[in-house]
Amino acid sequence: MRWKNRPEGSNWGEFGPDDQRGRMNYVTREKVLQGIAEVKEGITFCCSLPLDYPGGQVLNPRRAPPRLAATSRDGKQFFARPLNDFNENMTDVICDDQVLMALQYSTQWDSFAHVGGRFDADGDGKAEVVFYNGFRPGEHIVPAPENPNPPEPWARFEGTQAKALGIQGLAEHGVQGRGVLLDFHFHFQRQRKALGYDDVMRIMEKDKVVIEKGDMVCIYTGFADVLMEMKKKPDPKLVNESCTGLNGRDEKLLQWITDSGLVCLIADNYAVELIQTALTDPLPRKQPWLPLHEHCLFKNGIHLGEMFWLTELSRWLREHKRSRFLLTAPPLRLPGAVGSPSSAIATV
Ligand code: UVW
Repeated sequence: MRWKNRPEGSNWGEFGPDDQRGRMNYVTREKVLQGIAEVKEGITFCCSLPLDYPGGQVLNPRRAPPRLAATSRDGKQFFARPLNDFNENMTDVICDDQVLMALQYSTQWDSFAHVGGRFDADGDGKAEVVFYNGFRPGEHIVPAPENPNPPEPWARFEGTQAKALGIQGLAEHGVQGRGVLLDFHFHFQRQRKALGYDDVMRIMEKDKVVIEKGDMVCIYTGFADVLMEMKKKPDPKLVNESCTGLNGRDEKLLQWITDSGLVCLIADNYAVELIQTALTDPLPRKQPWLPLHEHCLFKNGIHLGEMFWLTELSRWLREHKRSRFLLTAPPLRLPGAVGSPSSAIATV
């Protein structure tokens, strides 16, 4: 066992001492079939933003937009490169490319390696850094050795490895099952508001939405529409003043997330929860900056999906008085990565 004590309100150990899949364990064959049973029209919706959105670094100064470049050989780019360069009898012309991107820049999944906590898991009376199910930094989630003379600034910390809890686990499980949409935007439009348990219950009741164990819950807030309208030049004021998110400080909401059996929370907003505290704001007591992230990623093995594109899907579902669909949302199977883009698809 990697831990003696588990955090209050956590499910560590529920799926076994070495579990790295968390609530995705509830996505069984039956749940996949339930998702497939929601396909009645054969209409698909792309649930990803263009991955060069939101644009700039206003949303998160750590995360730079993707940079595309050609691969090269013999000092020449392999982009529209005729192979008669190599062999006069070859008629092919080849393009191939590479990308430098922050894996959580745009539409993305958070793995459980994204947020850990300081907690006395080994019972020695001192808090140490741990992640979901007691996995540790250094041994399982390995920071990069610093290169003081990197060939390029981004490479200063090249070589990180989430050996455990990385996004590869979600990819290997496969993200396909029944999606259920909560349409916050219909009820609150672009009001900036952190929604708690009572709000969510009211919306579910009004819209007749039922969430069952093993469902993947998607939340449409309208935030991604705001991003798209700004055409890759996000206005910091609008970004900070638009749309709803979950209130991670509402204990009743967190308890409902636990009790509902939902397997993941996906939103079209920046962080699923509304970030209510700036990183440098003084806090009255020790507490997480991102309480919903703590509850989901650290304590209960619930993946978060952020900045998904749910606009057309939610419009269609409302028009057709439906809230359920088949969701297929694989992350990249990139070993050791913490987050990943997803070109997710919803099928109705
Ligand atoms: C942050 O660091 C704010 O994380 P996320 O992108 O998961 O919201």
